[in-house]
Amino acid sequence: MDFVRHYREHGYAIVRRLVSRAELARLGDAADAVHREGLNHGKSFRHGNLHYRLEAGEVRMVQWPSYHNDVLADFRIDQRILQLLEPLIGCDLKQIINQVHWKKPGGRGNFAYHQDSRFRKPDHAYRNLGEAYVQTGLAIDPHDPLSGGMKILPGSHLRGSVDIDKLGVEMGDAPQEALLEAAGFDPAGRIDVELEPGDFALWSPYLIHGSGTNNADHFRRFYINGYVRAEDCDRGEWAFREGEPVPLGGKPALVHYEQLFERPEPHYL
Ligand SMILES: O=C(O)CCC(=O)C(=O)O
Repeated sequence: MDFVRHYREHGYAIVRRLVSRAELARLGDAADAVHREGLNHGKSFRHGNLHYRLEAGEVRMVQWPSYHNDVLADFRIDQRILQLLEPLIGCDLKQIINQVHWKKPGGRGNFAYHQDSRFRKPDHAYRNLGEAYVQTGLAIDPHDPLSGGMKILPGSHLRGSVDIDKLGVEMGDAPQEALLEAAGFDPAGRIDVELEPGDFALWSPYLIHGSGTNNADHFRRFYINGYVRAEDCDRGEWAFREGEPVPLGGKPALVHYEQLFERPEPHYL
């Protein structure tokens, strides 16, 4: 399969038009509903793993909206996603990321260059990052340099963990080419990810990427789901077991919110 070879060689792959226009409209409406909830909260809010993150009155991201939005929940266990993941990481899969990112036109939106591996803590709970984890993103809106789309450094995943994360960058900093150079990469190799609404990207936890502000005249919504071969992760919600989708339900699983069991109740931050 071409996309598998491409993913392994370059650290990312793009699948065009994974979802139809009608499905995308439903997903867009679902994302908008979650966005309105975030705005109504007015500040960052958490209920278990569900987390609305606001900055200066803007909803920047919502983590685990699928606990409470059925359309987003159905998509996280869509068979089309499994078909793409299976040749890469198999069909017993947990999920460690479920989030929607919004970039408002002219608003905040920077993600400094980073590797997602940086956030897979504690180390002992997240094993074999390079082979066992895949991050995915569905473009709900045009995703390109103008709208603050992802900038990636193809092939950077081959170096494994890179010290770029120790160069003093904050995640909210603009992506700076100088940092790529400082980490020993040629910044000329950096490319812009260009996605039409409905296109789907997959990338490695070691792929260096970032994104800047949205200068387009529309919101940039991006629905991100991250999966892992179950045996290589002690955390996360099941997504597919022997290829069968596993809906959310019952007791939430520990993912990144360390106080999940001590402070599961709704609260503002
Ligand atoms: O939403 C974006 O532009 C950046 C996403 C990203 O860097 C990430 O999820 O690691």
